Amino acid sequence: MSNYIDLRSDTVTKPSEGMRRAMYEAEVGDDVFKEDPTVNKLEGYAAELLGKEAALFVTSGVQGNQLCLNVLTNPGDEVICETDAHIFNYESGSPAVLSGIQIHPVKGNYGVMLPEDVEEAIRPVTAYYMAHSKVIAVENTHNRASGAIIPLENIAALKKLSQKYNLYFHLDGARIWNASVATGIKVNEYASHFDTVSCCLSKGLGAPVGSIIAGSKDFIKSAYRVRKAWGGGMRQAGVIAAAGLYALKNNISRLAEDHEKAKQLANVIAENPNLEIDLKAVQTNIIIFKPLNSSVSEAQQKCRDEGLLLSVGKTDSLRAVTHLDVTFSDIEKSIEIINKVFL
Ligand code: TLP
Repeated sequence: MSNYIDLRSDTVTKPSEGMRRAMYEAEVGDDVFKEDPTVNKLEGYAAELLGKEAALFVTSGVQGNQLCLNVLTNPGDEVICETDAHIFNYESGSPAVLSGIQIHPVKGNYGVMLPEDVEEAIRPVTAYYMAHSKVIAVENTHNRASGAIIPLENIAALKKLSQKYNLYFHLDGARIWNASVATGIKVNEYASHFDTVSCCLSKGLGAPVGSIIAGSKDFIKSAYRVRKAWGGGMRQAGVIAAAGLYALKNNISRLAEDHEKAKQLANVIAENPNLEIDLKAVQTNIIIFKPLNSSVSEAQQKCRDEGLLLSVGKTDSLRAVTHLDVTFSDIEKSIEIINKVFL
């Protein structure tokens, strides 16, 4: 894919030279014995950054979310999340498969669920014949809502609700770093509202693999056991943890540049009469837009033929995601391609 400008996702990045050096030099041990010093360092550093008692290095964002949900629930329980949430749409039905739980989707606006809608979705505890509401989950930034940021006031209101009904509050913070850089609100401030958080190292931060989950010590102890049961116990994982540590230390503040690139591209798309975009949604590094005169697959193929790779946002739209492996000059070229294809 090296001849293409690849905007399919911010997961497509390759480890930089500095990151590879950190991986090469990483001190390692057997992490199943908790003896990998680099994994331990990463988990300690991430817990501190997120303001949580403890953290666990896991293989992916999906594993992170699902471990959290598994530990917080029992079979027959229900998780309330936004209709377009990753947990509901892109995790292979694993809440049902891995934990015997179901999702209760609530329609939001720019990924934001109104507290009154969430309250309506909460099941009465006396209704033994219904699923038990157990978790409210928020996605920030919201992938399918074009990387929109969930405002802190909304998070605080949902947190209050979770407390009122004795529910757990989970953050799918795969891109919480983007929200933090865009708003200036520290990640630990976001995380402080939640019982459990899952954040990705392998999206905008550029690590080749891995996510972090964080919460109380007891929660992490349980998640550690489930991770092993699910085949996620890793051995000399310091090699990849080193990349994660490097990513957290070096690649957060530069996300502002990805947001700027996304704005540039989105502004041009907004001016093209053959494309439709909601500019208000483009708040970080994800751009979702609709081709008006061709199908999504046709449009995707035409861009590909010109050297630009895009993914599908929702069924009727394309998605472009900026990241640390695309330069401003790549964005210029992408603009030329888009204007040529959607003439
Ligand atoms: N998202 C991927 C695809 O699955 C759509 C992408 O290219 O954006 N939470 C959120 C909000 C995510 O966007 C993703 C990945 C995950 C969780 C899962 O992370 P991975 O892919 O590491 O399991």
